[in-house]
Amino acid sequence: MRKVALAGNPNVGKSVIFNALTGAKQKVGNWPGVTVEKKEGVCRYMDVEFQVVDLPGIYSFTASTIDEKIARDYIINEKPDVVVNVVDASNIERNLYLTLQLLEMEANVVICLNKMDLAETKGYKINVKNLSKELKLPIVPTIAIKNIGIDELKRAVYFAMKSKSKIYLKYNDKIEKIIYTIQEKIIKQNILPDYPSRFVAIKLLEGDEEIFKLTNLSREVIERWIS
Ligand SMILES: Nc1nc2c(ncn2[C@@H]2O[C@H](COP(=O)(O)OP(=O)(O)OP(=O)(O)O)[C@@H](O)[C@H]2O)c(=O)[nH]1
Ligand SMILES: [Mg+2]
Repeated sequence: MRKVALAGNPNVGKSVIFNALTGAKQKVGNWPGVTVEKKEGVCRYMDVEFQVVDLPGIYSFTASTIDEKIARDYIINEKPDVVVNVVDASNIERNLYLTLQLLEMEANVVICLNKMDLAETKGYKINVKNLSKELKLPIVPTIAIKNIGIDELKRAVYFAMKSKSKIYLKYNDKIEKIIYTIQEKIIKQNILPDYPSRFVAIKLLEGDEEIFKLTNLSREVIERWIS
């Protein structure tokens, strides 16, 4: 069965959306080896059924917490067909950091812009069309607690499954050159072959301790590579 993961910051409405998508067809357990709750369900749209997983709420994929590690491992290892990135419309800027990382992990992202009612209360006027054009991603505005936008979200997931585009967000030329240099080394030395090499390169450049551990590399080595 096709897989869809719900990812986003804590408290953005993932579980409400998960319930709206899966209804009564749910299975609750634990992630392997830890006591963090894992919720799985089945969602149906047109002729397809897909398995939906509610990932723990996180701010980053650094894997410095158990929740971040669970979410990251799931996306890297299970490679869901679509990742629905639930974004809090009343707090867009902070939320989009996770979106950027999802794209770097080469996830097939659909943005669910939830809590549109709160955004409106705050006086935000979000131009969804333009945002979607800028990010090159499908965006579905929702008010999950009122079940508004859920059918549209299912539809967007359905179409994303069929198209599966890969989008790269480009940094400036200088940084792109450095990313490329690190990427070349990673590929040549067959480092973390299961991970997208661009994602690993960017995390190494960021100085991500968890990636240093996983790759047996260090800040010094990276500095040598790029100097
Ligand atoms: N106003 C408003 N509140 C919402 C909406 N969607 C969800 N909420 C509320 O937001 C809170 C968090 O919702 P959850 O679904 O638990 O959020 P979550 O992303 O699963 O949170 P974690 O599992 O902790 O990461 C709850 O109090 C919901 O009732 C919405 O569209 N509008
Ligand atoms: Mg939740």
